[in-house]
Amino acid sequence: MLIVHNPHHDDHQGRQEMFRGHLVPCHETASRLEIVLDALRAGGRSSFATPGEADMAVLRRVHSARYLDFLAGAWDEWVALAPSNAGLDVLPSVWPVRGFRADVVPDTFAARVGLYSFDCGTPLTAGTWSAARAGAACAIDAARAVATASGPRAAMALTRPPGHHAGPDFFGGYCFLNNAAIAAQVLLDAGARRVAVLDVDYHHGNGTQSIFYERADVFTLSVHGDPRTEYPFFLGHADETGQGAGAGFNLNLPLPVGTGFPAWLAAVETALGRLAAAGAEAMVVALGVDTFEGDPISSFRVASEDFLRLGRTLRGAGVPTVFTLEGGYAVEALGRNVANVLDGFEA
Ligand code: Q9C
Ligand code: ZN
Repeated sequence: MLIVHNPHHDDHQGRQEMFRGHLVPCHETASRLEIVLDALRAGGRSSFATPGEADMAVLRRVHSARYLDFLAGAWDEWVALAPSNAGLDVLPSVWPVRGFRADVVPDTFAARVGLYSFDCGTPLTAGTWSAARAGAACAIDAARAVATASGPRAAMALTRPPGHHAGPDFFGGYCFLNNAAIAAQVLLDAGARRVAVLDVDYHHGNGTQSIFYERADVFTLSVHGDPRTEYPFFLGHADETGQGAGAGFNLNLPLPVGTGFPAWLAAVETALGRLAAAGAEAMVVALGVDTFEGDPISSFRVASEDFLRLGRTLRGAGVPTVFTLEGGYAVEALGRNVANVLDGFEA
C-alpha cells in the first residue's frame, strides 16, 4: 500500500476549542500524524510518498469557489484587522441558522467566518490553508495512484487536519477540505462509473454526505454514533437516503453510545453489502479510529486488535481502495490502531 503523507500538516496547529464554557486545548493535534507515520515506518512499510501541488480544479469540483477563496485568504484578512491577531486563532461567533440568508456574503470578516463554518471547535490558524491544501494533494495523489492500471490496489492519504465534516462550503469538526470526497471525485474522473465513500469514523460524515447527497455517482455510507446524542447532532439519521438523482445513494447506520465491536462490525458488513450491490467500482474509506475504546471524545468499544479484523473485512470489498485519515484522539494508541487496519487489509 502506498502511503502519501502530508509534509505540511503541522502548519495547522489549532490552540483551543470551545468546551462547556471554556476554551480547552484542541484534541486534533500535530502529534497525531507523526505517531501514525512512526508506527507505519516501524512496521516495516517501505512505500511512502509526499504529494505534488494540489490540483485546484479538483478542489473546485467538491467545494464552492467562494469557500475556497475565503479559506485561502482568511488568515491575511484576520491579521489585517489588527496586527496582534497574528497571535490568535480565528473562531466563529455568529452563524446564519434557520431563516437567515446564506446567499448574501457579508463584508465583515467575523460574519463570513460564521457563514463558512458550523461549530466553535475548529480554529483557523496561520497555516490552516497550507496544511489543508497539501492534505487535499495527498488525497488526489493517493487516488490517482490506485486509478493507475500499473499502480497499487490501495493507498492511504495520511494527513491532517481531517476532512469528513467539511461540506461544499463550510468547515467544522476539525475539518476544512473534504479529503475523502476529493479522492472519490478523482476516482470518478479517472474512469470509475460509481465510487463509494465508506465512513467508519465515530462521527457521522456529514460533509461527505452533503457534498454528494443529490448525486448517484458517489454512494456515501456512514457507520457512526447516533446523532441524537453524538456530534455532529444535526445530520446522520437513518432516514437520510439521498435526494433527487442521489435518492438511494446515501446510507446511514447510526449506533447507540457504548456499542461494542460485534455490533459495529456487523454494521460495517451491512454497509459493504450495500456498496457491492450498488456496483461501486472503487472505494474511499474515511478512516477515523475514534471508535477505539480509549478515545477521549467517543464511546464505542473497539479494541486495538479489532482494527485488524476491520481491515480484513474492508479488503473483502475487493475494489481499489483509498484510505483517508479522519479522527482518533487517543494519541498513544493511534499509531497501532491505524497500522492494524492497514495490516489487516493487506494480510
Ligand atoms: N468536547 C473528527 O473526528 N466535538 N471530528 C468534540 C469534545 C467535535 C470530531 C467535543 C468533534 C469533531 C474528524
Ligand atoms: Zn470522528
